[in-house]
Amino acid sequence: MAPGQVACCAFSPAPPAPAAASSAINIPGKDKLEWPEPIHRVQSIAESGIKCLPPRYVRPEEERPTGHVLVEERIPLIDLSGLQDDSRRKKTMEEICSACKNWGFFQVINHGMSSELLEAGRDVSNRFFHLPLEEKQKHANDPKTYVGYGSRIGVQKGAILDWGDYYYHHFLPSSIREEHKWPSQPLEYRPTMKEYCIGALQLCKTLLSVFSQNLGLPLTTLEEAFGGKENIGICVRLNYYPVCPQPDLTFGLSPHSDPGGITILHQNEVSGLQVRKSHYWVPVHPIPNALIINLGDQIEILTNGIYKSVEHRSIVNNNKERMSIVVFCNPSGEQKVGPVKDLVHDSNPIKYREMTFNEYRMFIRTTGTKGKSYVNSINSSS
Ligand SMILES: O=C(O)CCC(=O)C(=O)O
Ligand SMILES: [Fe+2]
Repeated sequence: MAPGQVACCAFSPAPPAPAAASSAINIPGKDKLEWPEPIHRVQSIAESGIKCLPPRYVRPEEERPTGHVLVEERIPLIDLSGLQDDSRRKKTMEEICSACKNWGFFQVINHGMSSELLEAGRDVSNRFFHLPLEEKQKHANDPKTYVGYGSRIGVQKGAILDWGDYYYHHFLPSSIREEHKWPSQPLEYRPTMKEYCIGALQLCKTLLSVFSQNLGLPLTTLEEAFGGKENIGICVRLNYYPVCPQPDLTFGLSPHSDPGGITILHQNEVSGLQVRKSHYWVPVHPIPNALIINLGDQIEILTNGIYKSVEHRSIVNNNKERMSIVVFCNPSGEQKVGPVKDLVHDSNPIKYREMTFNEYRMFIRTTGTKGKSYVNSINSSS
């Protein structure tokens, strides 16, 4: 067991998520966003051979990743082939229902994306991050869109930064795909990622219909609430977490819930993802060719809190780089998202105020990762 980790609950709980942010911060228009300081690539800092973490990455003692980790606990693992088999479908639906209600996070196998496709995704992502810095810099992103090669989320001057670089781009709707803004190298990147996104979209649609059915709604309800076939959003973030000289002082990605709808995450063979369960953190160890599904804030809002988005974080280590490929399935940017009417009734009165996903995502784009503070700030019952 790693230092600072424990197998039981005989210790003080993890600190609560930061308080609601929306009333305290000024969210400017997207066109006003600028990086407040020069961007440094974490990969370059790591490769310079430093022995101490630069102060910009050091978290205050009470926020550090050590402790509060339930090393024996696991998120549910669900075999999705059961959805295609009449004799197992009901049980599989129930497993998904229970995972959504109790965890908001689960791993799936037999999900329809082949092991070759997942490996090809890992391969192009790995090759992109190992290109020379000048090549990656050609795609440097800015906070107006976040599309491209990035090294921070949020534009607050003096913020403590995370120990990771990323690449972010859209796939759907095709009107904002801008394939010329995807990595141009390796050459296989674009065709591979297109195929990867098509597979992830299919899985998202299946999950949206399973969730609708489990909630007692017509099968297409959630897909339509996302804007329907033509407008559903799919975007990709490749995360790269270099080896870190002092991993106990920082995060690869600090605690947050995903602002969008459903997230499909695939990680390389290095552990690091942790999921908040009540006051503790549960590690999600890699299972070859499995995908990790998690519910984002838009699902919490649409279901009027019946399903909850879940805080998660990634930790780093001092001997192995870590990567993840994350596909976000989101409502259309322009469509207003609020609780589905059939889920609002006397015993579950309306909790969340409506806004478009484009408005909603400005919170994280401005202030960075802040636990579940955004969704809590628009929840009238919290
Ligand atoms: O890399 C990971 O394990 C977490 C990534 C993540 O949470 C994200 O990209 O939103
Ligand atoms: Fe996330």
